[in-house]
Amino acid sequence: MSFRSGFVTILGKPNAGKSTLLNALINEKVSIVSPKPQTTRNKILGILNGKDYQIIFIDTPGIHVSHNKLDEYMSKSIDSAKDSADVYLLVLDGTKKITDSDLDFIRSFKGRGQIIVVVTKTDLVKMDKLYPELAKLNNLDFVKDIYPISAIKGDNVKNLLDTIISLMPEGVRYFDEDIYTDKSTRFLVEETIREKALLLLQDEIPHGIACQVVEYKVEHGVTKISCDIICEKDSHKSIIIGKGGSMLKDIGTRSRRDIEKIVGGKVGLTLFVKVKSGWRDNSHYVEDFGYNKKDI
Ligand SMILES: Nc1nc2c(ncn2[C@@H]2O[C@H](COP(=O)(O)OP(=O)(O)OP(=O)(O)O)[C@@H](O)[C@H]2O)c(=O)[nH]1
Ligand SMILES: [Mg+2]
Repeated sequence: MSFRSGFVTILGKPNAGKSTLLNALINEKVSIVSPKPQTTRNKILGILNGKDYQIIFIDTPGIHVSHNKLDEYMSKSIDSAKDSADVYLLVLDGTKKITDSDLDFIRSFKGRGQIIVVVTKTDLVKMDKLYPELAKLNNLDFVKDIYPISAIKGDNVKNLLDTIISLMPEGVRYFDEDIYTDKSTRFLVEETIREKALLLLQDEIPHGIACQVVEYKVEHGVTKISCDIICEKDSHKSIIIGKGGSMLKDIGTRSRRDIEKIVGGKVGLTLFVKVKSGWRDNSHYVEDFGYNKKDI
């Protein structure tokens, strides 16, 4: 058989389960996941390499209203990912009712390529609650397929993947076979630390955080990384540091464990907390912290 390859864009509301789905599809952790909405901020490529296919999945930030320069960057990422994919995976949260706005969102993709609607988190819902919701998708005749799945349990993910592979056009290998993301180790490190901050901190604080690696070197077999955690207020800084440094220690320990898997060896991680007041509304800071519209 000839070689198949193509682009698959994953889109949906914040917290729908897009990044968890991407990681499950490629069986690698490339995109961070958290129980809080607006976790993903960049377009992130996850590449699945088969003997006779290569699929490039594109994870996107959840679609939401812009309030600041960072949101604008996120919206631009979503817009650019909407162009010219071979397949669109439109992700709905199976624990929520399917609304008219969800249906309008799906309809807005009519004529754009192959559309698959993925209703995820089915492990959290009873079948008698799920079926009436799935029935609301029945009349969307331009939709190629509807997959109820659990990305965490793996239910139906293989079937979804087989369908995606079958929809790939003939094409070339765009990336080397051993590459599974377009993102640098540095980016993955920054995101890992942000993921732990999202997990451990409450309210608005983690949404106002950016992480920036300031030093990365290997010494005597140990990867030494220093990273700034940037936040918006002095009061946030004290919460991130915690009593006697306990919160920062917890973020650091959990991050280090994951980063060791990414770099494949021992890691020494030092975290610093810095305040840049209102950085999310300042285009220079937003760009400095890795959200550059030129990259989109
Ligand atoms: N039980 C269960 N939880 C899931 C599943 N998929 C995602 N989740 C959870 O849902 C939450 C959101 O998942 P994400 O993958 O970060 O969602 P997202 O759509 O990427 O969110 P944004 O990046 O904020 O747009 C996390 O707490 C996940 O653990 C699933 O199949 N089953
Ligand atoms: Mg995400």
